[in-house]
Amino acid sequence: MTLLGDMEPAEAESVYFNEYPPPKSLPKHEALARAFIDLHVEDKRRVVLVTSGGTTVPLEAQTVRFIDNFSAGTRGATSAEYFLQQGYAVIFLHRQYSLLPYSRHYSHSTNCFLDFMDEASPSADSPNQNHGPIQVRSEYQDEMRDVLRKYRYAKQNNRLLLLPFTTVAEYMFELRAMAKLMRPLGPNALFYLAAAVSDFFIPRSRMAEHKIQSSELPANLDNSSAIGSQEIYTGENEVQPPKSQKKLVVNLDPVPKFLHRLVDGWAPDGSMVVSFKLETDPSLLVYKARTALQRYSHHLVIGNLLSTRKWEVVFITPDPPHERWIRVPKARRSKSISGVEDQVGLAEIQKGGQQQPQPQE
Ligand code: 9Z3
Repeated sequence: MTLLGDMEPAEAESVYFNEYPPPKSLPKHEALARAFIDLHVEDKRRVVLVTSGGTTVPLEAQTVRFIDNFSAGTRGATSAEYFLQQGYAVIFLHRQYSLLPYSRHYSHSTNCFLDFMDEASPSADSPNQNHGPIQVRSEYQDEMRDVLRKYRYAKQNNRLLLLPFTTVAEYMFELRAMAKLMRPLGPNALFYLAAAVSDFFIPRSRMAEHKIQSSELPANLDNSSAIGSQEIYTGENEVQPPKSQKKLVVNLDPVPKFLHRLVDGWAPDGSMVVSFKLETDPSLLVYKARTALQRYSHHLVIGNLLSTRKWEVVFITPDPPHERWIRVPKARRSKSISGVEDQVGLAEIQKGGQQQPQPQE
């Protein structure tokens, strides 16, 4: 059997997308995105599709278990804020429950919103003398006001569209649909692909339907999902190990690289495509980022290492200087721990066109 990764991109596209049913929420997301894009086409505003967070690879069709990755969506959510500040409208295609622009400052375990709140003392004229109003602690007032104003501005002016996905297949469907819908934007469209996209997956045809069992079931029960009889376990032409060996060996295929199709087919002519390359081995990063740029002929690859991604990235471009490192100075690292994007300024990736007005409250 030919692997998707070995096929021509257009063929891989048709095989891959025929194998999966489109996500249930896709028609709704398309309708929302169409209205959002129409509005900004009319206003001649630039629109960026920011992808953010990790993608899951389900092990079962009725999914109990899945493979995931580390990404919390910090890069995507932070970058989206900076795009908004630069006057872009943002379609934020993100992993469900990952960090979101603005609320990221007060969410998840490190920034629990409750730590920013206090109960004020009840005043003499409070209706209930035992309960004071809940308010933001004085030391956070200025920062929170600033975030709140920007958030309100984006919401009230229809600048931010939040679209969630979970699995890698959902991500692919959404990416393709959004890129095609963005065609009327032409050069006003930008793709900023920060989501951590799984490189491996289990094709639908080889996926167990039900929860994979860890022990053998009685013979009178259907034990098609017991370990040892899993398609997931055996793979093609592989010898099944004895059933007593209670291992789960997962056989994954490479996810087809659809960046090719995005650049050459789905995305509007004249649009800009920025992808990210994540590595853990410093000796591979620049090579892999360069290879990606050459292979897909897009505009910019931003390389980063897992361990240093919060404060340094490398820009790999087709034009000189070809390789440029951007680092947050040491003194600012703890402050900007949530976003090297402060440094990876949008000025770097904007090309041509007029600067859009900044949102003012
Ligand atoms: C990145 O490299 C992002 O910068 C991070 C951000 C995932 C490291 P966090 O969410 O992390 O802030 O914690 N994204 C990786 C993009 C990716 O998976 N690229 C694929 C590839 O290079 C497809 S374009 O093959």
